[in-house]
Amino acid sequence: MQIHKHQKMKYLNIFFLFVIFNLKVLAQPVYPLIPFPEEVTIGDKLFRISPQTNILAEPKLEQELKYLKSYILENHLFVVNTSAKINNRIVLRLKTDSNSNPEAYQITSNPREIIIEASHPSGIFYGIQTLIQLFPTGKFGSIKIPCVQINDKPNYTWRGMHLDCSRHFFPISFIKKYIDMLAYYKMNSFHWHLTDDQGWRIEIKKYPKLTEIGSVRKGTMIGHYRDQKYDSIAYGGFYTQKEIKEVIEYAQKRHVNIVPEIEMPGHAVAALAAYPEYSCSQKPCEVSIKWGVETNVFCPSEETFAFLEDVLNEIMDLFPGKYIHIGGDEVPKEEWNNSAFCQQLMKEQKLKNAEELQSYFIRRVEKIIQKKGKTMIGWDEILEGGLAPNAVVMSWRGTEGGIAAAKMNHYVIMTPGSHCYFDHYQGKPESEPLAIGGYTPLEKVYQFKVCPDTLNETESKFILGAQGNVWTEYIKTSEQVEYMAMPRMAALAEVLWSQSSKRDYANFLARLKSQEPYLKNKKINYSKTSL
Ligand code: TNX
Repeated sequence: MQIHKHQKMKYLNIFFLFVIFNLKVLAQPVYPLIPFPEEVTIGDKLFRISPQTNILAEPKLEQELKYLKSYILENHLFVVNTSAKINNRIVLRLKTDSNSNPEAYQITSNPREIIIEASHPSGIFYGIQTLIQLFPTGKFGSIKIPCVQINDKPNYTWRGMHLDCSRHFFPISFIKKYIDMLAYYKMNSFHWHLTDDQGWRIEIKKYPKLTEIGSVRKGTMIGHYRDQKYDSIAYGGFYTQKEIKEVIEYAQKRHVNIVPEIEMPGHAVAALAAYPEYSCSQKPCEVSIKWGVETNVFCPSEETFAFLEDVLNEIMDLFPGKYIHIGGDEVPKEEWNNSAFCQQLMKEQKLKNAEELQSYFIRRVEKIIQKKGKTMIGWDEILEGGLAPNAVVMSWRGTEGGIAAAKMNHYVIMTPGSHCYFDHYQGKPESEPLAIGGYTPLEKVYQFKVCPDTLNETESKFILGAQGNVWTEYIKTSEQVEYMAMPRMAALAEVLWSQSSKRDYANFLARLKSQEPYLKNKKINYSKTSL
């Protein structure tokens, strides 16, 4: 059959159209948006941000306005709002929609105007974070970003990261950098692990020995625990209350709430080295130099509760947030079982065993916290022997503790070792720096199911969200914290923010790769193991 000439042309045209269409699809840049917004349209047109751009906001959004202006100045080296032109502006606007999620936001834009709207300053802040993720890295003088239409909101309200500053101590400058990393990924909770057997890291005015004695250990384990080797170099450090206030203010500006953790009744050897009178044996002891679980714990005496009340009151006066973490994990019962005082107390209080004594301890502490109108959080061991009436449970030994607590109508934060322990290996141990053990690669974190299927709809409402934990026995430097936390925290951030139906690992990886220039520019020592 012979094809007519004009028919041939037609086929050719269709072929070219097909090629052009595909080239366009292929050429579409991957935007480094993590967590990925719920609804997003990226247009062809561009908006140029330059010194002449006006950024406008009502007085209630003064802090967010300042944040955006100084972000542009610090990262792109120019000052905005230098002219009164009205055809190039960014508007931050609060809507009066009291029903909407306070962290939700919308962005609408065209080449003349970008509008970020939300019902609450935190939503505006997240809109700004999305905008910032669209900024090109390392461009100065003026920048161009695509005109986007975005409608976005988080899936979970608790999106957290933890950092252990007891096993190793990290300077305030790094804590701020860590908070910046959280904010960039729209995480809103920083769990600051401030005390443990190996060091007490926060100034308490009424008990100066906590830091004078409790913040310094005589040595540290070398290599892995199984090697049982130590150095004898004094190791210490603590945060003054003045420094803590500075960090709190810094975090508030980034809509990050800080949850301080003061460990009790176990993981308290540093405190007991300073004040041995609060242990059952009352024998002098030293700040631990080895990792693991110690048998020396707080004694449930009235003197101990008076001491803990004083300490917690200083903590609660300092930290404005609603939640106080009291630890509660890994409490060996030997000391209590061998103590005549504890046996007598158990009789008086009609406590059947040491687990119930632990529960008695935690309930007493919860009363101290409730007096100040705050809410107590504890690791899942606080379920043993009966849960304190209003306690929030952090489920770390799997999700079972969280499931049990949710079924009892208690709020839960999921942090199972299987998916949320960023001190575990993220690649083959042979090619990774020494870590505690475990294997939690990036993809596994990305596949984390925050809310277990076994919970029904009502019970599921008690799952507030999840948190990544960075325990630092094997993490000596800030760079190493970054390596272990990133990019796993980016994966967890997306798990917590984006709808599960929209998640796609390959797509996440592509967006993560397009974020590398930003991470390098910010000198974040992220791991490339999974990239
Ligand atoms: C268990 S998680 C602990 C920590 C350790 C961690 C190491 C938890 C509540 N307790 O004291 O640092 O394992 O992965």
